[in-house]
Amino acid sequence: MSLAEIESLLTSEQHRADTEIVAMRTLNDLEALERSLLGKTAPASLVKAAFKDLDTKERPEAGKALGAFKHHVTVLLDARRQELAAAAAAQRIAEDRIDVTMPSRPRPLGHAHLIAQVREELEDLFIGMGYEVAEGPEVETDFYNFEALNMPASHPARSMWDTLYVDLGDPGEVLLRTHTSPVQVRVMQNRTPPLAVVAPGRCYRRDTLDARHSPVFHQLEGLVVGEGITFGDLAGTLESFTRAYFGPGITSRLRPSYFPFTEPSGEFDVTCIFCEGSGCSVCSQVGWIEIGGCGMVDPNVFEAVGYDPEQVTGFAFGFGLERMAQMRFGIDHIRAFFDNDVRFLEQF
Ligand code: FA5
Repeated sequence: MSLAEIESLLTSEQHRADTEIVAMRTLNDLEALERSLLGKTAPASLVKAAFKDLDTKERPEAGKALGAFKHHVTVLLDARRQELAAAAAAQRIAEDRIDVTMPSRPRPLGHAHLIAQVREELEDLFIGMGYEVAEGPEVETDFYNFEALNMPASHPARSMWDTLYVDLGDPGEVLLRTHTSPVQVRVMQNRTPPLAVVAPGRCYRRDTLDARHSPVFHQLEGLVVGEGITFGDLAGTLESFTRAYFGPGITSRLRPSYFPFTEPSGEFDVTCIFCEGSGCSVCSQVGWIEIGGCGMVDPNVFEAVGYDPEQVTGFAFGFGLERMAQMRFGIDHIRAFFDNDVRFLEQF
């Protein structure tokens, strides 16, 4: 084989490599093509055997041509091998992919409990009337729950509230508040008049469960103190509040009553919506449902918190939130608020 023949064979093999390598679709085919281009029996390898017949001056040139051919083909093979390997890997990943996007079971979103909704609505209503919102602890001392509210130890009016005591401090000193009225005392101790606050919160009593009573319930306390506040202001406030909260279908009335911390005191009733006033088991046949107590702050309470009863007067009220919700939404048993039956809760 002459040098010219060797060069022409290498050139035609290089053309073959240029067109066939890029056309290979699999690594196996590429390997077979590599063997046919560079393997022991490949034409380019066989030309090596012909080197010995060449002129000694021509041998280096033939060697260079063969080296250049091998380098060219190897570079092309490596590039194509990488492309095919990457494509094979991508295909494997695509095939191995697991679809985890299963349709999910929708979970119902919760919402505020009806009592929380009532509390927020009442807070908004009173904020609109110029009140601020105050808070106090549910575990109280005898001083705030009774004594500062004009009920010294052994005062008979203490029996109006069946109290749950906590085993802390001296016997009878710490208790679960029976009403939100202790917040009145805490607010007045920390503020100077004039003031207007509402204090919603949970209360506890050793009451037997019936349609309108539960041992745990919520109240909303109101307190307004300033110069020249009168019973007329209290009555006007209760009237506007009833209209705003219950709407025109419900009427209210004030009845004389007794609370040690207010003088005069009253009880505040609204029409029983279950019998519309004719009397039923929910309203104990009277046609009215008591919503809360109220009155003018007793001068002794002002003295207990360091206010001058000659200078300021004020009124206070305390409503049961469950009772208000029962009247507004026609819920005949207080138990519904605590049963946590979603069929009930979802209605509000
Ligand atoms: C009081 O608790 C007074 N602190 C209210 C008050 C405040 C009077 C400020 C004067 C000035 P009474 O015990 O009546 O009052 O309770 C008020 C309201 O709380 C009741 O009308 C009722 O709506 C609600 N309530 C009382 N006990 C329970 C109970 N066991 N379960 C559900 N609601 C109750």
